[in-house]
Amino acid sequence: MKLTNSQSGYDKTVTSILFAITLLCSSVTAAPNTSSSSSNKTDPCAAIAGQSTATFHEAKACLDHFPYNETIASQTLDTVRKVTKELYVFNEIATSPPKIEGLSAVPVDISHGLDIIQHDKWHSDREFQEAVALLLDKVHDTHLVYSPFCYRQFIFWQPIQLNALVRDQKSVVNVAYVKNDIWPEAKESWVGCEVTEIDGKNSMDMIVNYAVNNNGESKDVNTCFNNIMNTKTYFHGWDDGADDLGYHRFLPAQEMHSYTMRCPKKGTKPSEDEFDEPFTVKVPWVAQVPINFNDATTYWENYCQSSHTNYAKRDAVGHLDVEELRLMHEGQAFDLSPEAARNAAAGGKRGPYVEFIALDKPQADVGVIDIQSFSIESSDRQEFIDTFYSGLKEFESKGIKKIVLDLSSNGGGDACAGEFIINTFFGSTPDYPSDIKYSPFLERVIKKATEVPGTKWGDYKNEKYSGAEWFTKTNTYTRGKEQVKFSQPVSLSCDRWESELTIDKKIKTPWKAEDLLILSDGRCGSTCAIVASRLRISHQVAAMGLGGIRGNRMQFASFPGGESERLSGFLMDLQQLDLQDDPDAPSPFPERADMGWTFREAYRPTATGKEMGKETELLEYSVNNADCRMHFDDENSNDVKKLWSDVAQVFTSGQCPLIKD
Ligand SMILES: *[C@@H]1O[C@H](CO)[C@@H](O)[C@H](O)[C@H]1NC(C)=O
Ligand SMILES: *[C@@H]1O[C@H](CO)[C@@H](O)[C@H](O)[C@H]1NC(C)=O
Ligand SMILES: CC(=O)N[C@H]1CO[C@H](CO)[C@@H](O)[C@@H]1O
Repeated sequence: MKLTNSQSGYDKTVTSILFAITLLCSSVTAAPNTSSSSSNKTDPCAAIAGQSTATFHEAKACLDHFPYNETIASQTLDTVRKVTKELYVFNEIATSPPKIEGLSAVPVDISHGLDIIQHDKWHSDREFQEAVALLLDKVHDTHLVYSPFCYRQFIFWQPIQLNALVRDQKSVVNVAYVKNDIWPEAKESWVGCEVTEIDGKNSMDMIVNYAVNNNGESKDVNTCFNNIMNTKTYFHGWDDGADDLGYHRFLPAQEMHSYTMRCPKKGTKPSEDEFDEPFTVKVPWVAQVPINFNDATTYWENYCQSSHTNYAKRDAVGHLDVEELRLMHEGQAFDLSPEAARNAAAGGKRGPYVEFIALDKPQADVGVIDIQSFSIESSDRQEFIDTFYSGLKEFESKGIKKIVLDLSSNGGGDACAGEFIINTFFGSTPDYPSDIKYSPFLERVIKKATEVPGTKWGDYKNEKYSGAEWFTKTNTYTRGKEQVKFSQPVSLSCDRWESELTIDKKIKTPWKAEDLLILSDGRCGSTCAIVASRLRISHQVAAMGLGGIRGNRMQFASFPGGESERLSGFLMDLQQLDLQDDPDAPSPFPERADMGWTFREAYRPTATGKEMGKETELLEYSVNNADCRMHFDDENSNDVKKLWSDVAQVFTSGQCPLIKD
């Protein structure tokens, strides 16, 4: 994640103004010196402990207080190196990705990047940790991530939140809402004003540039663009929330931004094109301070130190601390949890997995199935299935003719939930091939998993092979400039869903492919991406892209890598299989941190016969263009029902036909 650190865009006068404002802010916020330790003069964390907010510089001083430590760095890099080299399925292709029109896949040689980081001298532990995170971000595969939890505890806000609208035929950047709760100078009257410049540059250029260079969400720039913008009410479903334009979990690159705005004359609508004099405001980043620390020592103990910190030689410890791993795996390593932050932004409500909404007249024969997440807890599976059936029944009884499947901001989850939905509409669906990168270490894991139950490594199947042979009898394919060994094609079995749950396998619904429409802001990832691709490619359901940059063809799905794993979960599996001491096993990170990666690569459902194994057939490295497009406007950006009704109008009037590429 973003650590480019340049304020070079500012001229001298601006810099001195910034400096003055900063001084002002710090004297205001640092005033209550009643709190905590006697070392608050020299301890920048003590100086802000107990406050609800802090300035950019105060937060930076605390985060940069922890020195770079070569031992920690080399242990961290060793683990990242093992995971990427042995287990990350796109490691080789990332070095030399195929050139595909519509995708921006920049070559990233991860191993070389790690070497450079290892040999650099870093000013603080944070700078080092962020460099590792940024390197993996550059691959533009959301599944590949390094998260140093130590440096993700503050939440940084820009008190101005922006969205992009089409207004009067033009693309504009607009103030969606202000956060005057954290910065009282933010004015409600700015809402609805057009932002023409940010930091002295054309605002749209600045944002597109940021989306291209600073967002690892997707290989599609439209999706990155949507990811960094914030509409207030269309903030449903999943959001990693960590790297928006105005909302970060990492230290921003600069302490403030300047916005030049023009606001509609009083009593006029923005589209009437009558504006007051434009003006420029400087808006600081405001840090929300986590609550469980008093000073630098307790900050380190509570957020950074892991029980694996002294994990120098694994045989000295023998076993991993599963509690520590679970804490990270379940996302409990934050006091300002992503959930809490997201819910606050979404008005405090936590969405359900799926909702059925029948639209009002004149689109009363259109229904929306808003699928917000496939991450369904095992205890909720039957309820999810029953909700789906009863929703469809209700649609049928209301005479719903057309269905919009809204998959926007859906970060994926259980592949079998996706399978269930496809099967409900289409009876069955062609399987999609996938394979797993071979390494001698993973061979030991998979062989052991055929004997010891309790991990997913025993769940993969290829009907022609028995035991672990699907993995040990490898295929060699070209990836980038290298020859890489992969397992035989595998499918993940949904037997468990089918045996444990009540599923109506004979269900017949009245809707055909042409009665369905996928709606996606591109942020339909992982399982969601695979479901959407199969609906589009195997069943010819048309897809509508939402938002993004105008005039640029848009993907309806992103990071369809296949299947991902996280180190915390993988280490628990190794413990279960008693393989934690394998010489090739990655060690836990010395600081509290987790990483994720893709280990199974999925191919397009059409990749059969000779096409199987070709890198151009990989879903992750192919385009999934939407058939038509919709943009937010002044009426629908804050009103999701209006948006759906606009979508329905385009759909029912036949303006979103399937395009044969
Ligand atoms: C701390 O508090 C004392 C008295 O309560 C005050 O005189 C002093 O100026 C304060 N220091 C700062 C840095 O605000
Ligand atoms: C670096 O971290 C290791 C492991 O936590 C610790 O033992 C060592 O003392 C640290 N080195 C320095 C110079 O602080
Ligand atoms: C510089 C500063 O703020 N010093 C304060 C540190 O905290 C003690 C109380 O814990 C105060 O007495 C100091 O004034």
